[in-house]
Amino acid sequence: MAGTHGPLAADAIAAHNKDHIGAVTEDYDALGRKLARRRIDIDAVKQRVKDFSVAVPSWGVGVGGTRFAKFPIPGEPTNVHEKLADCAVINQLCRMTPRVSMHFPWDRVDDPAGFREEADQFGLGFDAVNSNTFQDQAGQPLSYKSGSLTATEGGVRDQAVQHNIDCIRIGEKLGSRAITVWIGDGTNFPGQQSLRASLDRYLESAHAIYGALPADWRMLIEHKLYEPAFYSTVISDWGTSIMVAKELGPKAQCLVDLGHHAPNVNIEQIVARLSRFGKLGGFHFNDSKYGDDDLDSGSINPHQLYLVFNELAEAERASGTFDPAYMIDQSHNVTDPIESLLSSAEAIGGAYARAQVVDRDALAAHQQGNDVMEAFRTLRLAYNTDVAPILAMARIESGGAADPILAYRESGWRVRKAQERKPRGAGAGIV
Ligand code: RM4
Ligand code: MN
Ligand code: MN
Repeated sequence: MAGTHGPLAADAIAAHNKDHIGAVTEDYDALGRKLARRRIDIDAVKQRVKDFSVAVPSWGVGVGGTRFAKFPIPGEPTNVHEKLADCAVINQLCRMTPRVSMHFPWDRVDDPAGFREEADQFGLGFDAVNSNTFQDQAGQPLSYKSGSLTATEGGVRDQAVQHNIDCIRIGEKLGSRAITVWIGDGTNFPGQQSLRASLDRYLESAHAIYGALPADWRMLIEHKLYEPAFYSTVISDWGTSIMVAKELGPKAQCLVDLGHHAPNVNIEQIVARLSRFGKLGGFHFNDSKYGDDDLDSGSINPHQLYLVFNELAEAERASGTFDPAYMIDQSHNVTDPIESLLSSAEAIGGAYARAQVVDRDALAAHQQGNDVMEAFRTLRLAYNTDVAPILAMARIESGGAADPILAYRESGWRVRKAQERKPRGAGAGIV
């Protein structure tokens, strides 16, 4: 439903669209004719794009940094309320990001019911909550230096479990339906820890968190092969993740962060495997060149993003109901985060749309007949389809902007906020 929710003036967006609607309509009609020759109904694809959404991370609207430095920009958000407003701007312009994924305690919410109300005014809801036991917080009784959910000390494990349960309780008040658990636990030296016993400790802690899940919640297990631990991590790969999820039970599923794999790993195949066993719970979208770089989705390898969505479309076709939690997980170090998130939503939505124009019957027939080249060409034809007019039309009809980044710049939002919001310090790190 088109709505006017959001901090930007709706008539400014309408004025922007007035300038672009002619060109968008022309391109949409031309693409419609092209797709019709392939027996694809463009309006049906547009409807699917309108129904598609991806959550934005609360931490992603602040300027990130490397471990070396952070370079703040004037007008960036300084508290959760300002972060929420920036998330609302993003959704108002792109209409694809109606939920926010919160990270605690980075973005602590003191009055969850009030915050939910605040989000509701913007037409926003909440996606999975994320716990944080990978760093110590001021005043925290016990340190996570030697691990959290897998620490050798029972008291540390209890504290980490309790933090996750606290996150679930806040999430319930926000209307979230899942908790994503990523830990930094692992080792930097061979022999530092028992690789076997640390996983046992994880399972015990994870069972305690799982036991605190409300009936309609999911627990998403996020793996990562390295960093901050560089020799071994406890939840290192999708194999460990799926075994843990199976041990825990049906409410536990795996979360795939695109940056958390060894170089050149076939992530789309991991997607196919996890979904085959009903354990694909969610995604953290970002892009990378070398490791967990947290670069903007689709900025480095848009083809891989497409292949991932192709597997997601296959999974949906095979299982009927399929509802993974899609989230963006990026660190915006050199751009205005709002622009990066708008650009990422466009890349993700574009990969989704391309996966919708694959001729799946033809693909299946070529696969069955072992016609390698035609199978490849079928997949490639969809990838080469410029779906931008579908995305633009879907956005405009939903109340968003024809060109979200341009409209954002025209709105003067950041310039205005630079007058109103207090400057943030430099420092380092993601928040
Ligand atoms: C981790 C992981 C988590 C994210 C933190 C900030 O590498 O991707 O999902 O919450 O970074
Ligand atoms: Mn992640
Ligand atoms: Mn990461």
